Parts: sequence; C-alpha cells; structure tokens
Amino acid sequence: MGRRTPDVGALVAGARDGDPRCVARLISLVEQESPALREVAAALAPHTGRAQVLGITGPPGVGKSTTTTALVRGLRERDLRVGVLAVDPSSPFSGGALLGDRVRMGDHADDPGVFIRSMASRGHLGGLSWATPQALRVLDGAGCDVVVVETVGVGQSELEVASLADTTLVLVAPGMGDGVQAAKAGILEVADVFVVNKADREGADRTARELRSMLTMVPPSDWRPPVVRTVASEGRGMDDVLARVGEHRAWLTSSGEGDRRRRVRAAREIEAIAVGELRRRMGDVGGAGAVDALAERVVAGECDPYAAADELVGRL
Ligand SMILES: Nc1nc2c(ncn2[C@@H]2O[C@H](COP(=O)(O)OP(=O)(O)OP(=O)(O)O)[C@@H](O)[C@H]2O)c(=O)[nH]1
Ligand SMILES: [Mg+2]
Repeated sequence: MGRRTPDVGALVAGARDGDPRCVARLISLVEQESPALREVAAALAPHTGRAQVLGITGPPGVGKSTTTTALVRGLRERDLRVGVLAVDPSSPFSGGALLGDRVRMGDHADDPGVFIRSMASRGHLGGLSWATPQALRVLDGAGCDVVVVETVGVGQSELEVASLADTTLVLVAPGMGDGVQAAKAGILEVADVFVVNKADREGADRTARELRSMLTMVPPSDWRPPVVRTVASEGRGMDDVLARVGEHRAWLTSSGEGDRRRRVRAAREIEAIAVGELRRRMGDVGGAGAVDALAERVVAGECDPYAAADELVGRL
C-alpha cells in the first residue's frame, strides 16, 4: 500500500455532501486501520450522534437481508437517508462490498439516499467492537438518518450487534430459531422488537404466541418488546415494524435509556481503541521476543504468569 496521505478534510466534506465515493473511501480507511483515522474521527465528531442505529440479528436464513432491503424501501418512502452496514464476522476483511450484497441491494444501487457497505471483520483486531463503530461514525457523519447494521452468519456477533444499536430487531421464523432456542442464545435480552418473519408459513402464530408468553417472564421493565409478524419477501409488515421502531425510539428518549446506551457504546468504543493501542505498544516493547523470554521463565518455574504479565505491562 502506498504512503499517499488522504485529504481527510476534503473526504469528510465530500461525505457530508452525500458523495458516495467519499463515504466509501472513509470506510476503507477504517478497514485498513489507516493512521489517518484519528484525523477522520476528529473531523467527523461534531457531525455525529444524530443517526438512529437499527441492529438486525437472527439465525441464518431467517430473512435478515430481505428484511433489511424491505426496511430500506420503507425508510426511503419516508424520505430518510439510510446507511446499511452488513457485517460478516466469519470471513476475512473484504476491503469492499461483498458481491452478494451488491446484487441483493440492487433495488437501491442507484439511490443517492442509500449507502450500502459490507464489512468482513475476521482477523481484524477487535473485530466488530473496533471497526463497526468507526464505520457507523462515517455513515452518521455523512448525514444518514438511520443506519441499519445487519449481521451475516451466526455467533457471538449477534449479541455484539445489539450493543452497537439503539434498537435491536431480533428475527425468528416459524419452525426455526423458535422462542425457546432464542431464549437459550441469550437473544431474548437483547431484543427491542421481535419480528416473526416468514409469517406466510405455517406456525407463525404459534411462534408469536410462544414469544409473547416468554416475554412475560422477562424481568419487568418499562419496555416490553412487541412481537410483529412479517413477510419480508413481499414487504408485508414493514410499516408495523417501523412503527414499533419509532415507539421504541420515543421510549429511549423519554426514559433516558437512549442516552445510557450511547454512553455504554462510547465507553466500549474507547476501550476497544485503547486495547488495540496497548497491543500495538506491547508489540513495540521488544516485539514478540519479550513475551517469549517471559514465557520461558514461566515454564521454568522461575516466575508466575501474573508476575510476568505485570513485568510486561510495566514496560509499556
Ligand atoms: N416464504 C418466505 N420466504 C422468505 C421471507 N423472507 C425471506 N425469505 C426467503 O428466505 C431466504 C433467506 O433470506 P435472507 O434474507 O437471505 O436471510 P438471511 O437471514 O439474511 O440469511 P443469512 O444472511 O444467510 O443468515 C431467501 O430465499 C428469502 O427469499 C418470507 O417472509 N417468507
Ligand atoms: Mg443475509
């Protein structure tokens, strides 16, 4: 990679004007962990904090991508500017859009009010916790009213997405990822709105009923997640989903929970950056050799791992 220094000021100004190339370039800087990111973040900071972040999660094949596309359509009908981040924690950094998403989001490909970006984060230091919030900042700063964060694939990332979002939609479908499984995965706690997708299939009513009865067992809180039925492939139920999202947003504001979530989010973000920086400095402290030398002493019983770790940290 060349040492060409990006003109951050021009890129940020371009992104704020809605130039998709500038937005894409800034997100590429995030993916590359460019040293220019500090400057980017500083330039964006005064323009961020406005976008509503919608997280979409659920088991493979439940209809997350279809729902995202349908929701984007609904949001565009409401004249809102929309960003979409499709995060794939299971594949290595792609450095650009995944072909599948381009095809899938073909509906919106020529719409200047929609920014779509895929990020693959495996092997990335800090993964989702580090890179996704920075990409969110770019889309937020670029004037997106809503940013939809969709996970591709499964795993812990489902829960991580919830920690990034103002409102988390958890998708389930009849016959798969039913209420009981959802509860096991700990996903019941992160849902702000439950969406029973594929409601054209048998069993949707039962799944919705099961979910509702499980929700009565959730410790009482001011917000009881509503359960909405949708047929994303036909765009059915999207108005209902957006209405619930709007209600949740109003509740976030009136209860103070929205501010609390944003503070928690910022704290995690700071920690992720700090930990990344510490790792980098640890690498600088005599490189991996320093750890190896300490490891030898631990193996030889000359020192315990805590003392070794203290010694390493002390050198930072
Ligand atoms: N019958 C029916 N099929 C649907 C519905 N919504 C989505 N599908 C289909 O379900 C399949 C999976 O949909 P996707 O949107 O790709 O699901 P996903 O959750 O994004 O899948 P992964 O990204 O692989 O986890 C596709 O063939 C969709 O056309 C629905 O409401 N009803
Ligand atoms: Mg998908």
